[in-house]
Amino acid sequence: HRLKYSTVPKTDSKLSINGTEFVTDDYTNVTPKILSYLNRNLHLDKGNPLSMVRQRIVNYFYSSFTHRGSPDFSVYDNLSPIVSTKQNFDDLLIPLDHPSRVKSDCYYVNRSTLLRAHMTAHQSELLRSGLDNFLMIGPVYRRDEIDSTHFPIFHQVDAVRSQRRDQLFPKNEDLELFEPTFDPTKPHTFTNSISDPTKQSCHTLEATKLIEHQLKDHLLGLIKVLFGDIKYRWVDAYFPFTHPSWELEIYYNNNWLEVLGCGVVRNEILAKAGPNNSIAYAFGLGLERLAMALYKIPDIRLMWSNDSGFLSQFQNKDLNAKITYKPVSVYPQCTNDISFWLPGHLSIDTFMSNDFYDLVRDVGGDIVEQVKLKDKFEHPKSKKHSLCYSIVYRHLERTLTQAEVNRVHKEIETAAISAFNVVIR
Ligand code: FA5
Ligand code: MG
Repeated sequence: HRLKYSTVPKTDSKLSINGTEFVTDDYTNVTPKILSYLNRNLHLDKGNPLSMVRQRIVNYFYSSFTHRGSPDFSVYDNLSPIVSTKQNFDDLLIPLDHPSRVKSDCYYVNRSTLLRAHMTAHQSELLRSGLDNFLMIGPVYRRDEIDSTHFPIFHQVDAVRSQRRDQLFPKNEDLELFEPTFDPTKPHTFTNSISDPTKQSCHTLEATKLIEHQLKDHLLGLIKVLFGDIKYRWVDAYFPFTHPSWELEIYYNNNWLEVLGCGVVRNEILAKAGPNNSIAYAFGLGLERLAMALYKIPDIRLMWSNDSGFLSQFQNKDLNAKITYKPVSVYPQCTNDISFWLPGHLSIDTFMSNDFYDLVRDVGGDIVEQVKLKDKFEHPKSKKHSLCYSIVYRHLERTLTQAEVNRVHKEIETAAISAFNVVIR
């Protein structure tokens, strides 16, 4: 059961996005606020820190991998973010019951269409078009918590690099990509492809180990170009579309920060969409995480700032210059609590926090810095459930007055009452 908050009408009505009409249904949960960001493309804004990191990553891949003087990788940084569930999930072997598909985590246009939740959504179509080495760069959309490192839109750089036997083992004629028992022209006859933790059952250990070595080497090379010497560690990971898989964490601000996920592309995907005689690695990294660490930017919302005090620190700077963000000034926070009784049929477990976060973001706009669940409570007699959230307000460019905050807070209360049928305590 999902709560009905949205200002977009839900069923049998039409929603126009970038000139295309979509029929809405019970899955529709994109909000006008989210749609208003759709053509912003911060990663292409010259002088935006995200764009600078994007350019440095592209330069690294262009210059490190060339064939007869021209770059091996092609770059796609303007692909439409409106994708099908087939692109975002099915093509990538993500099972129907996988948690990443749930409505409370994605922005759905309707049951079969969503705003991509990762750039990997474009992997199969680009493989199908015949490409073997490519970067996919752009914004991705996820419904998430609200704090200084989370914003519903962030940017990813995804990549695929595939190689045939003669490219991976140019000097060694007797090394193979595939096990002798595997017939690459009949990939579907090979089951249980990921039961062995070290490799896919179709691949040889030699090919897997060499591609793992290249993958890690290429990504560490990038991290080194960006950060110089920095502490890092590889963590074993799981993705439905790669095996084996890893995440890279860097040590930043006394914490381990995950910056990317990667692995060896599942052969089922390659065989279906692309060359059936290749092995490939893939990775996806977050531009915000890298830019925040690289330039010491304390709050993810600053990426969206139009304030000249922020932008001037990056504009017209040499790409490789060492820039450390200096806060223009720090304005005070203002925290107001909101407590409400849930309607009788809802419990603490069935109330969707992400619906509430979206409502707060929609009504409060960018002055909402954080929303945290402060307290929950079940009345012993009435069995009704009550929740209390703290909403932290802060303007990035000036001091908010208490009266101003109270006015916005009141609007959030009113919207919550009508959206969720709650009773303010
Ligand atoms: C993915 O999105 C995979 N598609 C990555 C991948 C691609 C794996 C190809 C294997 C092969 P994940 O959800 O972990 O994985 O996100 C990848 C990166 O995006 C993270 O490491 C992080 O740098 C960034 N990221 C993820 N969630 C957020 C967020 N809420 N805010 C900012 N950055 C994020
Ligand atoms: Mg991850």
